[in-house]
Amino acid sequence: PEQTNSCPAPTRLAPGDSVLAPLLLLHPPTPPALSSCCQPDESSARPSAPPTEACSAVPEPWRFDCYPERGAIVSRDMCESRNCCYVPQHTGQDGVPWCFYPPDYPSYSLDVLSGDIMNLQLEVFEETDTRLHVKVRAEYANVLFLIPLQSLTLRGCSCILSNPVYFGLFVIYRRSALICITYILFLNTTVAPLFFADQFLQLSSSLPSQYVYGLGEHRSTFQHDVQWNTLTMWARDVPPTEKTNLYGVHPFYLALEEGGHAHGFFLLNSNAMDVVLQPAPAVTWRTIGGILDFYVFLGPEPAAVVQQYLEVVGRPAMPIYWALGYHLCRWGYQTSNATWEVVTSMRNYGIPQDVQWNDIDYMDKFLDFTYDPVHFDSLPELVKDLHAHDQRYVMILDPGISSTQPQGEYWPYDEGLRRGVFIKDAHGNTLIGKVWPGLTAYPDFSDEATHEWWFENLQRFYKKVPFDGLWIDMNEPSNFLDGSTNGCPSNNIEDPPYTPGVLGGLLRSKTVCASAQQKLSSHYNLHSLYGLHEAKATASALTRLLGKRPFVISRSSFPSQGQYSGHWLGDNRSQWKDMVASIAGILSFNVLGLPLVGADICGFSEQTDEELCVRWSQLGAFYPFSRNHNALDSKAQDPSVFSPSARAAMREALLLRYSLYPLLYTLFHHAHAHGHTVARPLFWMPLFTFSPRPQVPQDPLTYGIDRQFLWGRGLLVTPVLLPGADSVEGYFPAGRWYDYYKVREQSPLFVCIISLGKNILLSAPLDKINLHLREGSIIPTQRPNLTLWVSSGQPLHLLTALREDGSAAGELFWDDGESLDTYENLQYAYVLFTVEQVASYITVESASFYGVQSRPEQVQVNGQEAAFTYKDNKVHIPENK
Ligand code: MIG
Repeated sequence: PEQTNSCPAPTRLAPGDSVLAPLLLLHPPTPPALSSCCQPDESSARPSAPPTEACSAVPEPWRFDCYPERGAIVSRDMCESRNCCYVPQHTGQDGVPWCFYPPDYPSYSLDVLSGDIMNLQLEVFEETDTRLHVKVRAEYANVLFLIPLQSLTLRGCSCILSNPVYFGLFVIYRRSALICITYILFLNTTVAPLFFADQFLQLSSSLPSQYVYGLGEHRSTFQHDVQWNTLTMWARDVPPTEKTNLYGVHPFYLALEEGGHAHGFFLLNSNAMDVVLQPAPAVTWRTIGGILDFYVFLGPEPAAVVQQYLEVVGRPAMPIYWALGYHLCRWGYQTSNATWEVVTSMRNYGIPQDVQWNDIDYMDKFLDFTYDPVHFDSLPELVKDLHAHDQRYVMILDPGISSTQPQGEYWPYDEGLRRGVFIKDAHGNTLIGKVWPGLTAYPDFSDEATHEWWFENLQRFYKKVPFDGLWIDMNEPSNFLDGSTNGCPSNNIEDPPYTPGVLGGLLRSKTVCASAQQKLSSHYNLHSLYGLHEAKATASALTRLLGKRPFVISRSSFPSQGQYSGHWLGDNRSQWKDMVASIAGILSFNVLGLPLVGADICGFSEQTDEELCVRWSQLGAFYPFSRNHNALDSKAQDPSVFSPSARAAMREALLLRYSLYPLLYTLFHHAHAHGHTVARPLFWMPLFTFSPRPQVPQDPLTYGIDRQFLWGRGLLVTPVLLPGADSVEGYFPAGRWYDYYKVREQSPLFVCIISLGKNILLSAPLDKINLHLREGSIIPTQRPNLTLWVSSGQPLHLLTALREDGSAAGELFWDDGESLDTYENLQYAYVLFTVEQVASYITVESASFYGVQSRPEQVQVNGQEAAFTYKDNKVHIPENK
C-alpha cells in the first residue's frame, strides 16, 4: 500500500452519474513472502512443495500452468522445483495443467529464468473516460524496445513497485448503476503470479465470460475456444492451420460480460508470445520481451470497444473506390497474354471485374521490379488496355531482393547495398536468406532510408508498367531457410530461456535470425512488425507516385495495419471447411481494425469444383475485399471457365455486390472516420449517437454465430456453406427482416420475417445467396455496371425497410472515390435518409434547396430535366404538371 500513495483515489463518480466507470484498485492480495523468483541467486535454498490438499482444492479450470514449455513431460521433481502444485491428470482431460501455481502462490520460481527484474515501475493512465493505459516496466529501463505509438495522456499516476508487491497488480470493476449500484468484476490479475524478467513476462487475469473475440491471426471460430486454448503470436508463413501462429499478430481481445456489456484488452507488445485461454474463464499473456504495456477499453458496447481500440492504434484508411470491386488473380497465368485472355472473356460474358492481378509469374527470374521480357512481353499493353476499360492492375512484390545477380545488372540490390538498407546479421554483415529468386537480402523497413530506396525502385518500375496498386506477400518475412545461409549464432536471443509455442519450435523457423539487426532494434523485437513496416513504406510510395489513395494488400499484419493496407487470409484450400472458416476470419479482422479483408474465393490450393466455387463466389461477393485467387498447379477457377449456369450465378452475385457499392463505400467511410466495422457479427448493435442507453447485445444466441454476418447494421448475409444444399438455416435476431430480393423487385407478396429470435429455414437454390434487410434500415444501391468507375454516375436507388412504427434511417457518403483525404478536406457529400411515418404514397410536389453557391446548369428530377428557378442561393423546383 505505501507504494501506491502517489496514485489517485479510484475514479470518483458524481451522485446519479449514469456513466459506467472503472474502479481501479492496486491490490496486493496477501503480503507474499519473498519468492525464489525474486532471488535467483539463492537457488541453493531448495524450495518446498506446497501442501497436497491445498493443491487438489484448486478447481481444474483455475489451474494456471506453471510448466508451459511445450512438449515438456513434467515430472513431480521438475514441478516441485518451481514450488508448484503437481496433480497428474487422467488421460482424456486434455489441457488441464499437471503443474500449476499453488492457490496463494506464496513462493514459486521458474528455474530457467535469468534476469528477473527486482523493481518495477507501474504507471496507470486514465487517458479518457473509457480507456485505461497501464505500463509495467523495469524502473528506469530505457534500453528496452518500445513500440512507438501515439496516444494522448490525460490523467495518470506513476509508482514504483518492488518485487514482493507486484504479485497482484489490480482488479477492475464496472460500476453498473441502474437502481442500486453494483460492481461487476471483469478483470482480475491477482488470480496467478505476475512475472517480469528480461525474457519472460507473464500476466494472468480472470475473464468475465467465455465470449472472447479478436486475438489474431488464427484459424479458429470467431468466438475463441476457452478450453485450454493457446494462441501463439509470431508472424509466420504457413497455410492457415488451427492452433498455429499465422501471418499476422494482434494481441487484442474483445470480451462480453454478463448482460452484454463489452470491454477490450490490448497488450502492446511485439515479441513472440502465448495467449492462453482456459475455462475458468481466464487468460494468460506470456511474452518474451518488451514491457507489459496494455490498454483496457471500457465499451460498454462492442462497437465502442473497437472504436476505442482504433483510437489508440489508428483507424483504417479510406480505400480507393475500385478496391471494393471484384479482383481476379492466380499464380500460374504463364504469360501476359494468358492473363489478358481471362480479362477479355470476363468482359465478353459481362461479368463485373475492376482489377486484374499478377503473381510472381510476371517477374523475370522472380526478381522484384522486373518483368519477364519473353512471357510477359505484352504486360505494358495489357495494363494500358485495362486502363482504357476503367480497370486496374495490381502485381505482387516480395521483400526478398536477389543478392546473386552480376554486379551492375540489378539496381535494387546494388543500390540497396550502397545505402545499407538490408537487415544485417549479428556480426553486421548483410543477412542472406533464400526465397523465390534464390539467395536474397531483406530490406529493413524499420529504417526510413529503406522507404526512400523502395520508393525509387517503384518509381523506376512504374515507368515500364504503370501499376495501380501493390500486393505485398512473404512479409513475415518468409525464408525457405531457417535463419540464414550461415545459420544463426547460439545465444539467449536465438534460444530464449522460454520459447512460446511457435511453429517449428524455434524463432528462426522459416524466417531470418532473431539476432539479426535492424535500424530500430533487433529482429527478435521487430519480427512481427515486418509486414506493418513494409506496408507503411509501400503505401507512402504509392501515394507519392500516384497522388491518390494507395491500394496495398498485405499478408503479414500488426495493430495499426489498417492505416496502410488491407489483408487477405492467406493460403486456404479449395474446401468447404475453408470457406466456412473465412467468415470467422473476416469478422475477426474487422474487430482488429482491418476491415478491407477477404479470403481467396474458390480456394487457393487444391482443386475447386463448380458447386463450391459458385457458393464461394456468392459468399465472396460479400467479403469486404473480394478476390478470386488460385495456386500454381490448380486448374482455372475464374468465373469465365464454368458452365453457363454457374457463370450466370457468379455474375449475378457480383452484380449484386456492385449494386450495393454505395452502401459498402459508406460503411468504409464510417470505418475510416469513426472506427466502425464493415462486416459484423450478429450480436453487434448499432451505436446511436443520441441513444440514452448503451446498446448492448441482448441475445446470447447470437454470440457464437459465424456462419452469417452483417454488412453494417442492416444487411444480413446467410450463405450456403454445405455441398448439395438447396436450403440454408439462418438465425434471425428479434425484429423484422425483409427479404432483399422481394424488396428489390417491389414484390407485393409477403416480404418480411417477423422473428422473436429463431432459426429459420430459407430456400437457397444454387443461383441464390440469401440477403435480408433489418427493420429500420435504408440502404443506398446503384444500377450495377461492369466496373465501379464513379464518373459513370450510375443512378442511385434507395431500399427502405420500415420498423413497425414506420421509421427507418440510412446514409450515403459520396466523393470522387480516389482523392486523398476527401473527408478531412471536406470534399464529400454526406446524405442522411430518414423515414418517420408509414405512408402508402408520398408525392413530392415541389422542393427547395437553400445555400446553393452558384446557379446549377441543370436540375434533374427522376432522371428528367426539370424546370427550376435560382435566386438568392436558392434552387426551387416548382410543381411539375
Ligand atoms: O511461396 O507468390 O500466399 O497467395 O500465390 C508461395 C506465390 C508464395 C504465397 C501467397 C500466395 C501466392 C504465392 N505465395
